Amino acid sequence: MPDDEPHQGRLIVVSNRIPKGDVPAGGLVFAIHEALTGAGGIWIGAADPTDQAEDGLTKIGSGDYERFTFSINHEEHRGYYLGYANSVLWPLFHHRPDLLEFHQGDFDAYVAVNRRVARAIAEIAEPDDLIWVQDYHFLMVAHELRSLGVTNRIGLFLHIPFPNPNDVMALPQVAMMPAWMAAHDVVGLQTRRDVISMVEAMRHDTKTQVLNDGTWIREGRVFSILNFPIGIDAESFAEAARAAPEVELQLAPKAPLLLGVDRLDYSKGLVHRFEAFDAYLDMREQGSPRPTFIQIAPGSREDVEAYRDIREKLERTAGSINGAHADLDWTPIRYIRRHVDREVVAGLLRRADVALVTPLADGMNLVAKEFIAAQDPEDPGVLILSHFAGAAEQMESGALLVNPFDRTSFARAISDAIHMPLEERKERHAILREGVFREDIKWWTDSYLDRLRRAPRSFDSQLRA
Ligand code: ADQ
Repeated sequence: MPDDEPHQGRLIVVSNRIPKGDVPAGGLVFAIHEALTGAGGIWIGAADPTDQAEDGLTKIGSGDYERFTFSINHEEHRGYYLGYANSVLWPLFHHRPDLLEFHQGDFDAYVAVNRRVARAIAEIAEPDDLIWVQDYHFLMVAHELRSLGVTNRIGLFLHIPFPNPNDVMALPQVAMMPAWMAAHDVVGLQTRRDVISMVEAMRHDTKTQVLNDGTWIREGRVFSILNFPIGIDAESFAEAARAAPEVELQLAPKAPLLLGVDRLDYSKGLVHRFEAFDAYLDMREQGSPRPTFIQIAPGSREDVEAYRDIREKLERTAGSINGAHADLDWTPIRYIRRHVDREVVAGLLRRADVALVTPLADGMNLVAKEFIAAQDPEDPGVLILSHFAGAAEQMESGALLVNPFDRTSFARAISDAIHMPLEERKERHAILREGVFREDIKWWTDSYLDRLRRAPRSFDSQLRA
């Protein structure tokens, strides 16, 4: 097949998380499952950590496509996953260089795991297979594949934001980043803002030159940096929300229901959100219906110190706000840390009058889109969305955009949302709904893979030799 013909081979996807059994509905893993179900292919993800890691892959399932795991030992899990990925890359890419905890041993583990994954892919990949790498856990895999002589089309999709140039400079491996990125054919980012940040970072690299809009060349390799905002399976989420089990919330009549649904993470802006709600309670007219704010935020990555800190801070903040405002028959904030089933979450997203999606940094934020899909178009609620969520680029015309650092105007937005007339709510919701259903998860996978399939094949002349 000529080098510039659209690709026909299998799809090989690598992501850190891989379902060991049934694929849970929603989120990234569901998107990958959908893409592979249509196209067939191979999904590779991390096995549970063991005492001894071994090279190669273990088959864990087959059907429309095959699932394999690569092995990882306990020390690598600490270094690669909890360490370099989640204590260096995650804080840095979410504009929190102050939380960066760099240890050389963690980076060594990251390199070891990326190399093992690359060797495993190189063993199974046939020349026309398309390789799609997911997220910040595997920034070096493509580069390793190229040094193993693999010339397949390789794409990366980064689900988290790309940092601004100053923050990138805090990365001890900043000098390696351009080579890692240029090893792909397509680098996919969530937003235009992320593309601008990555382009800015690449400009500092003297070996990288711009070819044309979105296309770059580095040491003979041509690659693209483009944005592909991820979507949701809007149809099935709307259906799940309609069919959700009824939950008894014991709200006062006419009490507005505000809702937040997040993983407990410092990037999600939960403390700022609680404080803005507190400011709203202070400015609320006496006698107006008393709102209830339900925040669902189960813990994640609790082996990392910054995550334990945010949990304590949030609990203190919720306690002190409730202490100041609660009454015998009213608890303003209900902070739920235990896991809530997805169907129940879908039902709550349908019932909520206001959704608070106010991260300090977020690649996209799927909850913003799920809320819109879940709501009743005849009597919809209002989305309060942070400027810093990637979703703001697509949803700014229908949502109430806020700066989560500006407590007073955030509190005013809560008031505006609670009091918004039906006509305006319907208008805003209709705009958002159209976008969420049009640019859904299928649109995202198709547009990314279509671009990757058509990427011109170019390899470093040294690698060809
Ligand atoms: P996450 O940081 O996990 O994902 P997000 O996009 O908000 O963030 O959520 C992923 C999914 O998990 C959603 O389907 C949501 O409903 C579900 N979820 C979140 N909290 C939940 C809870 N408490 N209970 C039940 N379900 C919950 C990363 C990036 C995001 C990016 C996604 C996809 O950080 O910016 O949008 O990948 O690219």
